[in-house]
Amino acid sequence: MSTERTLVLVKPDGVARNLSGAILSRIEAKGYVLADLKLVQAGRDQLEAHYAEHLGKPFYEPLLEFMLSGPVVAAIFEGERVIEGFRSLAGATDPTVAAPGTIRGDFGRDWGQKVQQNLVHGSDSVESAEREIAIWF
Ligand code: DAT
Ligand code: MG
Repeated sequence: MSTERTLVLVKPDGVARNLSGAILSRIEAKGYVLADLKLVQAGRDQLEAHYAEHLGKPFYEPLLEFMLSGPVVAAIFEGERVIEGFRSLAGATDPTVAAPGTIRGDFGRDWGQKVQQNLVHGSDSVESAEREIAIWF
């Protein structure tokens, strides 16, 4: 058994499009347990910490601007292998090619900024999850 926690963010595009409930519902329907939840307008410092691994990449500044553009839903979900399981539910980073059946594949597409508006964030490792949860909760 490897019970884990992961940080899920419904990004500003998902909140603005009234998809927060549909997205959280899919995660719950898969059987993961909602452990904490809030709507938050992120601050720049918070986003710099969250996206530290991407500092210096060409998409870094546009990504921060996008994440500052409106509130996000932050959630902690728990369960066996939830980190891997949520990333599978979310689908590929680029929503245009994310598989149908995934959150990004079903709800997302390119709106002119390639892969930026892809609806959700999910932690990618146990270490990232614990680091990110401390940033948002
Ligand atoms: P993921 O969110 O699938 O873990 P990531 O950690 O590589 O992807 O990147 C974080 C976010 O940055 C991603 O959700 C969208 C944006 N991003 C990634 N690669 C990008 C690119 N090549 N162009 C524009 N935005 C990008
Ligand atoms: Mg990532």
